Amino acid sequence: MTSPSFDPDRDLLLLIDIQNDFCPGGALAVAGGHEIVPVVNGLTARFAHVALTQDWHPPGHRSFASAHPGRTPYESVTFPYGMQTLWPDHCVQGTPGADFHPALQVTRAELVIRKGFRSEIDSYSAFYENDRSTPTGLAGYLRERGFTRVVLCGLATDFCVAYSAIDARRLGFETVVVLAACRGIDLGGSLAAALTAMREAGVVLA
Ligand code: VGL
Ligand code: ZN
Repeated sequence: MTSPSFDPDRDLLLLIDIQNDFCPGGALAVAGGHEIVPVVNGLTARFAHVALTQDWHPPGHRSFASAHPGRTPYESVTFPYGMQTLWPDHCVQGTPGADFHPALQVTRAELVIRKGFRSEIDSYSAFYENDRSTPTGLAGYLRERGFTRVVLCGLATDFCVAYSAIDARRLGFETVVVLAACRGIDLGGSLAAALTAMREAGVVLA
């Protein structure tokens, strides 16, 4: 499955975390994050079904370095569920940083799935929290709606996009990531590692 031809009834376009805080000027800015917006809008126009994720943390969320005295952003710490990178405060519920990029076309989106709203646990994937066992409900939604293929793009390639794509594949969905509509954070080689992990999981990188 190398050149995906889209099927309007079975395909869902899933836009990952295209929010102000992940764009230049935001709290956890991804280099060039805003550049994907016109590309994403072009994709949205071609799909019959579109859903979005929104990173949506309560103030003082445990993934914030500020919740750990003496720690600084981008350090790794051990959480009950394993290693967790600490981030600057970002995408705090109800703040402008958590809003979608103002130029992003969201009118036709059928679902917004929020993640990271539990104080003690981070959530990169659109399907599972970082404990890898608490589901968001998205898999059930997709199955009940009859979608068999998920096409993903957004921010950041090496965190939320990659985790979501790999989970989608593991859950049995055909999975395509449109790299031209993604940008990465790239912490210590995380971008190359994420691309390899996606390929190994059977994700089509388009
Ligand atoms: C993300 C780090 C923290 C992402 C979200 O959307 O990739 N990364 N929260
Ligand atoms: Zn986050």
